Amino acid sequence: MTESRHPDRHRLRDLVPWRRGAGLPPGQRELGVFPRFSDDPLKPPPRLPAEPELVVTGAVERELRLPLPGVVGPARRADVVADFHCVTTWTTRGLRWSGLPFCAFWHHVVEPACGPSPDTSCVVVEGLDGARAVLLLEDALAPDVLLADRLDGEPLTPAHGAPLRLVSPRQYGYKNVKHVHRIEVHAAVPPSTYGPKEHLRARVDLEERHSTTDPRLLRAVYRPLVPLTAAVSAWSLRRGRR
Ligand SMILES: Nc1nc2c(c(=O)[nH]1)N[C@H]1C(S)=C(S)[C@@H](COP(=O)(O)O)O[C@H]1N2
Ligand SMILES: [Mo]
Repeated sequence: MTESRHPDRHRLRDLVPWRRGAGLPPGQRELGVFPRFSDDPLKPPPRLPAEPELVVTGAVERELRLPLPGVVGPARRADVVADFHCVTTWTTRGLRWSGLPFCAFWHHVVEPACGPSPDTSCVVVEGLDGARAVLLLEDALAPDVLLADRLDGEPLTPAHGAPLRLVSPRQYGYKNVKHVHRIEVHAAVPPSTYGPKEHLRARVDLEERHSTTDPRLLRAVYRPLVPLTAAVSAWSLRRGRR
């Protein structure tokens, strides 16, 4: 299954989100594959530092630098099986992620080690490629949010966010930051990191695609862009390997 769902090359017709599956959230269409996707599909995945770290910083009494291999220990590892929803209307069903629940990370690591501000309202999660997303702490602490290092029984690949990614199934893909290396704690809500395209909550069930624009209009604008974006993103992944 891993092979067929995460192929190196896609047939273009597998990247067209046209299938209306039962129980999909509003405006979403099902894909049978899990493509690599991004705002900037020409960019290959970032190179990983020799000794990757996770930094927790911002409104904290003490900054924390954790060597990445130790972040997901065996004690609190959990699996989450969830559908993945990109704001551009494609959904891949039933992905099995494994990692550290963000709420365990927050309560057992960040709170004791960093002393976050009692007024914390948000975290900004940043990837090694510079992608950033603002999450309300309330959304990040949902029980199905993970700092994941495995997908469908295998270590995360560069395509899908190695070495560590945030998985927040109830929020659109742009909150599911890949290649996580930094988490900033904020008391006040910081400006969005993707500009007005980023909704503060981005809850899929409520179709919070965009901070201002009508989500129904956006469906029509985004959907035709999916096959091309996914194909280019796969091409830049292959090019990055050479
Ligand atoms: N670091 C990083 N994380 C990212 C992105 C990105 O470009 N860089 N793109 C986001 C978007 S828009 C989506 S839909 C998902 C896609 O995840 P996938 O490539 O594993 O399918 O990653 C999200 N997280
Ligand atoms: Mo996305």
